[in-house]
Order: sequence, then structure tokens, then C-alpha cells
Amino acid sequence: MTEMTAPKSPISSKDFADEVREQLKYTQGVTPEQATAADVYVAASTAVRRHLMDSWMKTQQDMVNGNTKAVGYLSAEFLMGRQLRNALLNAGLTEQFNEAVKELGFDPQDVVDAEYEPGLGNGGLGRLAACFIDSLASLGVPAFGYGIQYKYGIFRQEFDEEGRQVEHPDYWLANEDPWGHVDYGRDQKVSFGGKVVEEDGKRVWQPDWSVRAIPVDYMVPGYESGRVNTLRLWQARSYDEFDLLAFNKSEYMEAVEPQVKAENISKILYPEDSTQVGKELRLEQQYFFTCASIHDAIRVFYPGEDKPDLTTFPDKITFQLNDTHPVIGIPELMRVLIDEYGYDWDTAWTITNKTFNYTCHTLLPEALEVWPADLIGKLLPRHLEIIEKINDQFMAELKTLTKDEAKIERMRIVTGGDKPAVRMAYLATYAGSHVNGVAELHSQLLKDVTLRDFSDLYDSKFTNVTNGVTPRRFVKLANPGLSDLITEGLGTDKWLEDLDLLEGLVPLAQDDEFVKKFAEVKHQNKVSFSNFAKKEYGYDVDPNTMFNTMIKRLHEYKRQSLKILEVIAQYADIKSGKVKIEDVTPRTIIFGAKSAPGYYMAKLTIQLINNVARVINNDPDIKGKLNIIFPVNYNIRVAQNLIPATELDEQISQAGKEASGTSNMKFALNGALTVGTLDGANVEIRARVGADNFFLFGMTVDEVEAMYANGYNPAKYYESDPRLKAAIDMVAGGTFSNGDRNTYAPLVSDWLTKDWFMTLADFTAYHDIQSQIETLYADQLEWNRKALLNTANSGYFSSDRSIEDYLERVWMTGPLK
Ligand code: 26W
Repeated sequence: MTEMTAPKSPISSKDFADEVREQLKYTQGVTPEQATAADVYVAASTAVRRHLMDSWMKTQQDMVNGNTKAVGYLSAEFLMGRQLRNALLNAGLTEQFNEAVKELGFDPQDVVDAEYEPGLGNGGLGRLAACFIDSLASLGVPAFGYGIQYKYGIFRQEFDEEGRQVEHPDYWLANEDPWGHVDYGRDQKVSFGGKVVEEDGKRVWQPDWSVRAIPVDYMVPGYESGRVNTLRLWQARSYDEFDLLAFNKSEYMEAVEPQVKAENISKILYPEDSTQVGKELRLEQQYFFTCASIHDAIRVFYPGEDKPDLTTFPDKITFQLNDTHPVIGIPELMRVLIDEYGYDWDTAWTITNKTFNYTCHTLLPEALEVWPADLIGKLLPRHLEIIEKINDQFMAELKTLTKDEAKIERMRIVTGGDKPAVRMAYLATYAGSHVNGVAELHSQLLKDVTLRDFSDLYDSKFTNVTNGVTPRRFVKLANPGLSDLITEGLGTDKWLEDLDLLEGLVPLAQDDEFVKKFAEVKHQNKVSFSNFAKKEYGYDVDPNTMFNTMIKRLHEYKRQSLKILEVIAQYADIKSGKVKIEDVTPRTIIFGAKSAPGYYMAKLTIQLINNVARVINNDPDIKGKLNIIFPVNYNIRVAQNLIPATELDEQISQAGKEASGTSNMKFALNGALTVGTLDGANVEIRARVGADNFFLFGMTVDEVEAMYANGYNPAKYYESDPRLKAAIDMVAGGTFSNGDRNTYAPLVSDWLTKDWFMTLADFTAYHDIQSQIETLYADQLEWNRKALLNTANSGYFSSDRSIEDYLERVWMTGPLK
């Protein structure tokens, strides 16, 4: 594969090899002969980091000394993926690395494979944060990502003999992490508990325990921008390393208790990505990282100042709240300003209001965080007081805006009754300057439904910023073949910085020779994925079948069950002879999904998919025409291998439930056709790539609403579509559970009596569209023409564009001068 990007760094491969040797010697203490691939990985990573050091330091200096407002992206999750290839790309050292490593006697891929992927996020929200900090750096905007360095990331998934998901701890730091720099000297103190007392007419918080927040810094290099930003992830440690007093009484376990309690805060990422867990530890985590980050920003922007003028704080930094997880930062900044720096309430409020903005990433009511007031009061008594005062101020303000008492009551930040609770989304909406959804439809639904009362009275706060994905990782690194072809087609590689340039490929869709080259790239990617699947999982995948992929968290609203029911129905058609095996389009159906550990229906669906795969893949009647694979432990690395190889991707959520989706964008950019509903960003993807180049099916948001309103009866669909009935009967009858009728009974019963996300109502339309898909697929030239048009028209979905929208609509800042 040729590298089209000219190396920016003047260093030769020989010199880079010398630098790697030096690192091997002085950090690892091994000779090149003794070195393992893992040693070379650490050495090369350290060498790359050194190359980025000057730009990193310069960026920090310019940020503090300059007059460009910085962005603080507060997020409980950053799902970064592997770092080495990305850092090499952005440092302009890819060729040098490849050559140097070979010179040292290693295969570059083995070296890259020595990196263990950090899984510090659950899914879309965490990966979006990673794309955003990449784009911020690439655009030269001064920014910090602020989050938590969890010791254990998202669990490692295994499947047991029965095909059930089993979770294992993901100890990603078992080996050296050359990217994270632990900065002990810039720690922060984070306190909890205790009480608030009155002293000289002031409220004084007397916490009863504290933890030490230690920053671990990761460089975030921009592509071709010469800028390197910082991802600062906090680690929790105890101040009291050991309680000697308790130890002397030989109560060993009690002696280490404070240490255990402190370190627990950053121990584990909560694996729920759509339902609030409401656990005390979770609130501790949220406060832990927002408190440390706010103090850190003050330290960075007012160095050495005892009495900084914090009325300028909103000119120094704007904090973006990535969903409600960091919203406790709002009362924290109020507290810091009032209690620590002596500002009056109104001044503090103005500063806070200007500093924060909030992004909502969901439409599911159960995902909106609501914390019991007594829990907040126990952990953060002063913050509860402040929240209550904000609520009082809000209620008074509302009385001036509306006479509608019921509306005012509905809008309470702190709910009434004997078990008051704090609605974090409401707090963020009222206290911040802007609120945005993550796709046009989602932002509209936020205004019309979720935050309707707020949009009635504070319409100017609301805006939309449609999500995006970084083309560096998800096109250039993931799909070098396509990247080279794009560069060839456009005659420039500037598209990596300006993805709108992809439109230049539109005319080439009429050039059959170019379309064939595009098809050949896809085929090569399918071959590569087949090799990957064989090596990693032992799967036999035929690259001459249609690659049809559904990758996302397992959730009922995303409707993996719609997909698996269609597969089962197709199987039933073949078994019953209704469809002749010669007429079946050979497909490899690929699932990737983790379920929240406590989500019963989702876990049962995983089990069902695995067992459908087992039965169909081993049925000689199918003659290999359908092959279902479920690569275990789906992660960013698997995504980077799978997305470029996919021809058809599934975005089949019930309309009005998926806020945006971001894999849909990655697929379109990589030339897959989408089968999807009018949900989330699918709407915008379809509008851009063209209705002819998108397989639309299913009910719209309005149709869904109407069906709820009229009383939805799923059994009716079961009775009226014989294919659907056959599929459900197969599941119920034990075809996929060795004859046992109980295994999937809860799923079957849910489908027939509740079917909350209307899988059954959309089933017939889904089948019909699959037939159209197969017809088109038979004409490979036409299929690939449409696929190419997806790539050509998806430049809008670059996260660079999302960031530019945030800069203009929300943050009111720009690149460093
Ligand atoms: C409190 C439990 C919890 C944890 C995480 C609730 C909700 C979340 C996230 C907001 C869920 C999430 O990841 N949302 C996804 O965000 C993506 C990026 O904007 C969107 O593309 C997805 O549609 C949305 O589901």
C-alpha cells in the first residue's frame, strides 16, 4: 500500500530506527535482539510521543497566552481505540515507522497489535467524544478532553457453551501504557460528605472525606495542524496511604479501607448505556472528574494567581457537558465561585451560565438521569443547597414568563413530594447557555417532546449539531485502499482535512472503470476481513458473499430482533421449500454487540443470535448460502476491520428512538448501502446520498405515535404475516434451543404481547426491502455505483464539520491564532 501523504517530519527511517533503538535501550533496557514486538511497540510509541512534544508544549503555551477561548469537553467516556497508528499518521511518521520496524526485524502489524485497546466507553457517546477531540486538534482549536481513567473499561465479552454473554473484567493497564503520562504534581483534591455550617453569615462545607485526583495526560495530535491538545483523564487515589492507627490494632482490612474507598472511584466504567443505575459510586465518579477538571482549568488559565478575576473565566474556556453525566459540574462551579472565591450569587450565576452548554444524546426517558435529593445531600450537601437555590430562582423566573401553573410544576429541577429528586437534564438546560441534540430529527424531538416546556419558554437556547466521525481513523487508517482510490480520483489528499471534497467523486460514479476499481477495493477489504475473522475467531467467511453488518449496543429499540427474525424467516422459507436454495443470495450476516450485564432481554437476544447462527451455519440444506457470525467482544479495532468490508449495513431502530447513530456515517463513508428507518441521522444521510441510494423502510415517527395512540396489538401482525409467524414459531418451538420451548419464551411472549418497539409491525416492510436489496445486488456494477455515491456524498458527516458547527452555534470560538 502506498502512502499518499507526504511525510511532514524530515526525519528518515534510519533516524527513526535509531530513536526506537534508543528507547529500547533506555526505557526498556533491552537490545533489539532481545526485544519483543511489545517492546518495540512501547519504544516506537515513546519515540512518536517525543516527536509530538514540541507541538504539545507550544499548543499549551499559545492557549494560555493567547486570546482564543478553549473548549473543555467534559465526558465520562472517551472511547479512543488504539493510539499508535493514529499518532503516526498525525505526526507524519507512518512510512518511517514501517521501514524502521522492518529494519529491526519486526512486522509492523505485529507491533501495532501489541497495543491493547482502552475501552473507556460504552458506545456511541464515548466514541463521539474521541472523534470530537481528534477534530478539535485537527482544526487547531485549543481544547481539553476531561474524563476518568477507569482502571477497568467496558467488560470483555465472552460467549459460553449456550451462546450466552459472559462478562470479564477488562484490565487494560496490565501492560505498560506509553501514551498516558501521570502528572503527580498537578493533582487536585476532591471532597465528599460531611455537613454545611453557618459561619459569619456564610455557608461553609465541612466534608468528611477526600480523594486525590491525579491527571493522566494523553496527547491528542491534530492532523496536519501542527497542534497537539490534551486528553486529561483523572485517576482516584487515597491521601491516607495506610491508616497506621488501625493497623497497630492489627485490623489490617480496616486499615486499608480509606484507600480502597478512594480508589474505587475510578475503578470501573459503568456498563449501562441507556438506563440510569442511580448508584452512589456513579455520582461519586461524576463529581470526581468534574470537580477536578474545573479546578484544573482555573489552575491552567490563571497560573500562580491567588485572587484571579474569574469573571473572565467564560472567555478562557467553555465547558461542553457530554450528556448529563458531568452536570454536577454546574453547582460545583457555583460553589467554587461563591465559597472559594467570594463572588456573590448573581455574579457566580452569570459566569456559570456563560460557561456551560449541554448536549443530550438520547430520547429514552429511562436514560435521563434523575438523582434522589437525599443521595446528593449525603454525598454533596453544599451542592444540594445550591441546586435547591437554583430551583427556587428558576421557579421565580418561570412565574414571570408564564401563568401556566401546571407547566411550572412540570419544569421543576428538584421534584416535589416526599422523595424529591434532581433532574439533571433540566438543571443543565436551565443553567447553561445552549442545549443541542445530535441530529436534526433528534433536536426537533427534544424540542417537541423531551424538553418541550423548556423550548416553549427558552427557544433561543436550543440548537442542533449533527454528529460526525473522524475521517482520519475511519477512512484513512481503516480503509487505506479506498483512501488511495479517493486520492487518485480527486487528484489530492486534501479531502482528509476537508471532507466536502469527496463530492468531487460524484461524476466518477458515471465512469464504469472507476466504479470497478471501487468494487475491487471493497472486494479486497472483504478478503482482508475474512482473513481477520479466520485468524481472530476461527470463522470461515467467504468473501464472495454479501457482507451484511449490524454493529451496535444490544438494545430492544435498536431492534436486533427484527434482523434475526428476518434471517429465521428466510431459513424457514428454504426449509419449507418455498424458496429454492439456488435463488438465495449468499450472505454473510455479521453481528457485533455487547449487552448491559443486567439487561435480561438484550442478553437473551444475544443468546438467540448465537444459536440461530449455530443451527443455520451447520444445516447442510443451507449449503453455506447463509453464514451468520457474531465476533465476540466487538470494539473499535473490530469496527475498523469490519466497516470497510461491509456492503450492507443495518440501521433499523424504531423511528424516534435512535438519537443519531454514528456507525451509519462510517458505513456510508466507506461505501456501504444502508437499510434503515427514518430515524436519527439516517434521515440526513438519506437526504444527502439520495433516496435511490438508500434502502428505506418502516414506520415514521408520526406513524409510530399514531399506532401507540390507537392501541398497538403485535399479535395481529403475527397472525397476518405467515413468514413472521413461521419465524416466531420456530423460536418458540425450540429449533434454536435443542427442542427446549422455555429458553426463549420470555422473548416470544414479549413479541406477541408487548413488542414495545414495534418490531412486528415493521416486519413485512423490512422483508420487502430485503428483496429489493437482493435484486440490486445481482447487478454488481449498479450496486457499486450507488455505494460510491454514498462515499461521495457523505463528506458532511465528518466530525470536523460537527466541530465547526459547535464553534459557530455554541462555543463562539475558533482555532488558535
Ligand atoms: C445513565 C445511563 C446512560 C449512559 C449513557 C444513559 C445514556 C447514555 C448515553 C447518552 C447513551 C448514548 O451513547 N447515546 C448515543 O449517543 C450517540 C452519540 O451522540 C448517538 O449517536 C446514539 O444515537 C445515542 O444512542
